[in-house]
Amino acid sequence: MLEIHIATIFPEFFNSSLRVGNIKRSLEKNLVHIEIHNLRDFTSDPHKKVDDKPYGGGSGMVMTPEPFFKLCFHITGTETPEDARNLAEIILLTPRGKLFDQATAEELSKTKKKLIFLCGRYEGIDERVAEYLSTRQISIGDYVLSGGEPAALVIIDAIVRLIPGVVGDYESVEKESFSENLLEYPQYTRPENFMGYKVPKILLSGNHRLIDAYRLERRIIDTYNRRPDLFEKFIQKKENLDIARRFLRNFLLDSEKNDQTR
Ligand code: 6GU
Repeated sequence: MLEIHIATIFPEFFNSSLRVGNIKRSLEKNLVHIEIHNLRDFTSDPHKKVDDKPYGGGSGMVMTPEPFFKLCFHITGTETPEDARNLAEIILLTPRGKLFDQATAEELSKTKKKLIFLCGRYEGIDERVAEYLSTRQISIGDYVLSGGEPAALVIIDAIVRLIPGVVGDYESVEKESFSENLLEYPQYTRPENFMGYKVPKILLSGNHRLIDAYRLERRIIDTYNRRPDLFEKFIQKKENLDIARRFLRNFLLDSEKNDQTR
């Protein structure tokens, strides 16, 4: 069973979000165990203060190291950061971290260690937590969140759905988006005609060779338009470059034609 611990000053943040969907199912099936810890319970400060003014000056407050260290010792039953790091993957959530991706989700879903997510507020955590306690630092994207809590939730969701037995159709999980550096194709369902907006005709044809080709074309063109970074990786493979050339030639010719008629 995967053991997940969350260190936060806002335990209530996780109340509803862990009680629905895949995370709820993973808990019910005992595939995952999740514990929320209040950092304020792990301070020796008489007023339960968990932050203080930054050395060197500047605006905002910085979270003190003590609650993070004490909590990790408590969870792992250890007394030194080295021992704690050996028993747990200690993940510090920070916009200064390495960008989270599907490969990291897969790696974390397979770990034998406990996972500890350290959530700090945006202004910052004393750097000694990053340097001497955490085993890795993760960011979920180039934007600013008020704290690490939403990021922890994002990462936990991505991990939990990869555990065999959580999602009903494991095969569908295995061959999803990003494993091939292409966006997924779009889906349609009934009705065929909704307020005059129609489902692409090919999908109703019953011709699976045509349908597969249509879907691959949508994946390639949408990735080219929306995610040049992924597209660049996709065409690193020679056979993919050939496929992309074929679909994009038609697409680019079409958009040229449209430009001329506009
Ligand atoms: Cl992990 N934390 C915060 N505070 N902001 C973020 C983030 C994390 N990832 C992206 N923005």
